[in-house]
Amino acid sequence: MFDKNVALLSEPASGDAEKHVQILMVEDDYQDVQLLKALLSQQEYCLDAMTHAQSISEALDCLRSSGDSIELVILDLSLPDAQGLDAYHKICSSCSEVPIIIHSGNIDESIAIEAVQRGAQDYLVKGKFDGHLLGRTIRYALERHQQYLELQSEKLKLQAITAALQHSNQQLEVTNQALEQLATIDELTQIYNRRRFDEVLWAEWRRLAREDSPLSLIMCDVDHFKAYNDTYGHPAGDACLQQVAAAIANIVQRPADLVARYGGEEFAFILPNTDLKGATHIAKDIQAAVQRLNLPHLASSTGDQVTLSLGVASMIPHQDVSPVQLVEAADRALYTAKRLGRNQTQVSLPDLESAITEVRQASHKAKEFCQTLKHARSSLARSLEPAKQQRVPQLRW
Ligand code: GH3
Ligand code: MG
Repeated sequence: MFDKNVALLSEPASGDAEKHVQILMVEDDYQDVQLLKALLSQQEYCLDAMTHAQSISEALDCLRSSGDSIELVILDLSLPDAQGLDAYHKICSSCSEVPIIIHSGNIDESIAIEAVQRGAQDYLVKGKFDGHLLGRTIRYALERHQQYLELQSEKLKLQAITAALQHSNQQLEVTNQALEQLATIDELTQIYNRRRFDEVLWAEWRRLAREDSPLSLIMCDVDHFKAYNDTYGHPAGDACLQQVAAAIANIVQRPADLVARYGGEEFAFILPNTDLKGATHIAKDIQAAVQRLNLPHLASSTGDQVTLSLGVASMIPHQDVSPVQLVEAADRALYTAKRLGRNQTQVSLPDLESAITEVRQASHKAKEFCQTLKHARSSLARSLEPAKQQRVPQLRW
């Protein structure tokens, strides 16, 4: 169909071979049919390629039985079974892919405009055109229609490409999420890793500083784990860490709570909006969960099963203070638990913490004061230098 039309896109030189465009003429007036045929033959259209229907229903039958072979419809708007644009609508709705030229005795311009707006290729008024104009109208109709079909096909390709792109974007998003997830999960224990711990700690610290609400931290460490590895082997040590992680992972339930493998055989809990009392309570639950595992540890000097030591700290975050202070406080409490015999929870006392902070601040201020004193002394020495030199007796020879 397209190839045949391409030949029609340029003005035909005189003496061109007959043009085989499969045209369906829908016309009930015998004289008009003869006139159109005569005009078309002047333009060297092959009359054998014409089909004629006298009504809309005949035309629809013809379109149905012809498969896709009809390339153009020339349609009268005054037919026995349809009048005006209704005739156009009936043909158009059953073969939207075929260009339609209207051939009508109605000179009402508004109908012509509406027909073209609805997709008709052209509107020829009966008796107001010659063979040359008819030939050109057919050529342009086929050309425009071909361009329309090409555009449609490009549009479909574009839609397919867009859909494929959207699909791969979605896949990329899923992959990115999976990667992001992988980057925050500890491979051995399948709980959050240190990276995630740090992210959440800083984010919660900033959030709770605005809310003026407490943030608690529990640091847990498996007791005598080196001895466990030495006794049972490294793979058994790995399995032990997995069991401990699984046992403690579900103890905290609030959406903002987080449990992570802090490193080695150390685990950490971030508990937003939780005070020291609440965090201590959770620490006891953690300790009890590991006890319930009842994992034998014959090399432990603390007992005959795997145990944890825990350090708890709580602070109301402040934007001028780093959350590292909270980690250090929990670590100090954990160290105390280790020192006092392991398998226990120790709490970082706020009074003690503020005393430590005060001592640190005082020591910092003292250092600054010493520094200022030193500067003052050296500038005093510099300012006294000329006076000293004046007092040196001049030797005369
Ligand atoms: P303490 O009671 O004072 O905590 O003593 P500890 O032996 O538990 O502590 P130490 O720091 O001396 O030893 C920790 C051991 O944990 C040493 C290290 O090889 C082991 N460890 C750290 N990460 C892993 C791991 O992923 N798998 C295994 N199997 N062992 C680990
Ligand atoms: Mg340990």
